[in-house]
Amino acid sequence: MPQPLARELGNLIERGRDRQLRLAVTGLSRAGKTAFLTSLVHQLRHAGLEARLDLLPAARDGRLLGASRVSQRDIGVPRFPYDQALAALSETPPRWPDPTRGISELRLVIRYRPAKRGLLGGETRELTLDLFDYPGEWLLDLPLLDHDYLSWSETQDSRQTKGGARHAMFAEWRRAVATLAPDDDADEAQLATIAEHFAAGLRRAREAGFADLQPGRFLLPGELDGAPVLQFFPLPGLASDQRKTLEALPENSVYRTLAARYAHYRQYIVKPFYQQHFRRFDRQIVLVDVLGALNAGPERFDDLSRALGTLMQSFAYGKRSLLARLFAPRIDRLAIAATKADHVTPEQHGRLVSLLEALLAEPLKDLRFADVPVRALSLASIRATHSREVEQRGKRSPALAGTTLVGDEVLLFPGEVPSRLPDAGFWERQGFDFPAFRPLPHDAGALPHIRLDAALDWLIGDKLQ
Ligand SMILES: Nc1nc2c(ncn2[C@@H]2O[C@H](COP(=O)(O)OP(=O)(O)OP(=O)(O)O)[C@@H](O)[C@H]2O)c(=O)[nH]1
Ligand SMILES: [Mg+2]
Repeated sequence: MPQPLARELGNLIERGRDRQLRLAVTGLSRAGKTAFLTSLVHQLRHAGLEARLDLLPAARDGRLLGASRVSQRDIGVPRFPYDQALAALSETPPRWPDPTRGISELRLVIRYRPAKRGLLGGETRELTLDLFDYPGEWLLDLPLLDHDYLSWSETQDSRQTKGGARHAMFAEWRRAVATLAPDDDADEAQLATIAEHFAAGLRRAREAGFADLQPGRFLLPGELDGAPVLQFFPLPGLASDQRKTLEALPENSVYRTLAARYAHYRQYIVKPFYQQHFRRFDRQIVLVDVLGALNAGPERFDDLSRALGTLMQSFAYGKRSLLARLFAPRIDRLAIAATKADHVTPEQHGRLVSLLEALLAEPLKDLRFADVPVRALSLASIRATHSREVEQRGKRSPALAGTTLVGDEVLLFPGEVPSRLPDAGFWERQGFDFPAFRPLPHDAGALPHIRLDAALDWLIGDKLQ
């Protein structure tokens, strides 16, 4: 039997025996995916030793024997740079792992003793966990699979509300694109220039904290930098009732040229990425930097909510029958997590979770309908602060102590988190302010975290029984 086929068959058998899980770690750019994966591997490797995993029963009961990285499923994909990430976190002073520039995979074999001993006792079992990491920017392309060029152009129009900050960032592109008509002859150089204006607008919007930015490869082209497939952009003002007329235009017209490039991008870049990496998930954790969005203001907050809502439609959810589990796996359990919870004082964590649920209200309705169990939580994959109490005029109040990225030690109360979607007044009444912190040093033991063990319990705990 050819090697890849044998491997696939082996995987299939392991899935059938429930000894293998593929976990989707989903999150937009800077949401905390790499930090989560690094900490997950680290905690499982240190289970039973220094790692504090009290909320994961298998670890608490001393049944979790550790984890080891083994050869991954697809040997053509780079390995998740765990060692580099850990090296950065172990430097003096500690440093966050670098932003992700490409795809990487990771296969982890977790060894444990089952809760109920067999007749012979003492036997150990293994669970294989497949994970992969990617730049958050690329994730935003998944919804493109639901659109052709015309309908995508329409969605882009609706992103640009007049008077908003985002609108202003694309002013140059709008001026340039206004000189084009769909039936003009396409001029290569002109299209390249306008595409560059569009990419510049996307980059500015990302800098300013916007999340809903397509196409993702414009922000992080990888090996496609400068290729004509990245030289397209939406045409403003198109409407679906013009489809027939537009499609009848000559092949070298502006419309047909842009539509062809869009179709190529979708077919040869987005689709393979999706097919190779985004299918066959059994479990999912959606990581959201709620605090970051709260800090960035109302327009960015709405933008994040919309981006996540559309994104989650790209995944298959639902209960699995045995056959479906083998051939068409669906996500049958999911966690949504507000990351970087160590940016707020502990008594705010409950509100953070409520806010996360409000932000994801739409996708949560669909999940409820599909009868998929969801757990919402707040976590910090890698803690950067200690929680403290300060006394002011005889009153004790909570505070955080941490070291900023430039090395200042600070003690502060970052603010109250609203427990519902904030109204416009929120941003006027009270700012929400915190600096970025350095990760805490961890020389003595495992990486300090908040509730990473609770997330692990929800995602894989039932398989470690
Ligand atoms: N305080 C704190 N900051 C965190 C935590 N996790 C991530 N961060 C911060 O968020 C930044 C982004 O985290 P990453 O894990 O690199 O995010 P990502 O989702 O992998 O981002 P891309 O690779 O760009 O898609 C880090 O550099 C940290 O500054 C956490 O648990 N606590
Ligand atoms: Mg990353």
